[in-house]
Amino acid sequence: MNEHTLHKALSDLSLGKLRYYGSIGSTNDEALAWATESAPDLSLVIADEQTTGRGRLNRKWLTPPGTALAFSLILRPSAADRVHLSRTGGLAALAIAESLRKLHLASQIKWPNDVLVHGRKIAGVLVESVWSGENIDCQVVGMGVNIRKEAIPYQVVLQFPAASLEEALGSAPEREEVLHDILSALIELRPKLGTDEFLKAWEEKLAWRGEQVQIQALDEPPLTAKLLGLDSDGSLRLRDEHGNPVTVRFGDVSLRPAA
Ligand code: BT5
Repeated sequence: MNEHTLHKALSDLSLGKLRYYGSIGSTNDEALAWATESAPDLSLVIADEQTTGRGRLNRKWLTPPGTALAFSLILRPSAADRVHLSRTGGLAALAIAESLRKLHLASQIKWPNDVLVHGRKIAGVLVESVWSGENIDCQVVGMGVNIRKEAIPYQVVLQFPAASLEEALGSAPEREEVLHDILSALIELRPKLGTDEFLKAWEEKLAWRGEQVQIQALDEPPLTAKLLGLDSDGSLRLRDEHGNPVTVRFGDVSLRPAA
């Protein structure tokens, strides 16, 4: 992967500008800085290697060189999309799921926006915002996709079992092609962000829908509940053991199937 192969692979997409790095700390950090300057909508920061890649709550996301996709897309929301900014993580997860479908891989979304293949995490999404006073000016959507099996960290304790496309497919696909398909799916889905159809597509992809899950917020005891679906803002709807409705908003929660 280099600047030339990227430009060539993405030439049919109406993206903003592109910044490619052989190695970088975190593409999200670079995109956040660029977003506060002049980066146009759909500008892309992509790196072969990340040395301080981040997950949620400053957890580490590892991207060894030559093994994965690590990129961040800058989204400047339209007035209509401003109402639906809490759905952006779902947009990214659905775009990744669509790119996997093209590779004939079924996937599920572990709420809010991890992508699983055969119950293992193949991709993670980190959405961060640039604020202007009390309003969100733009969002940075970071995505990490494990392409080769060497992308999977063995030196850290994993929050959830991980997998790569190489393992799922038997051979590693071209990174540029996967990137192209994710971005093209995101561009196509984006105008539908505020629709019920979008929410339904996200909901239908949820892992363990209709099943008992264990959900645990930071510093709180775990709760076992049935996973029902999504609220219109993308919050998770569940029903606890006593039949009471439970809503989990975005934040740091760990979700897994009930034992
Ligand atoms: C995420 O966080 O899943 C969001 C990951 C977003 C990464 C992208 S890469 C491009 C952009 N630039 C960045 O700096 N970040 C974004 P979370 O749900 O908090 O999961 C983090 C946890 O996943 C870690 O604590 C590890 O347990 C595990 N992990 C780390 N690297 C992994 C990998 N390559 N594959 C699977 N799991 C991993």
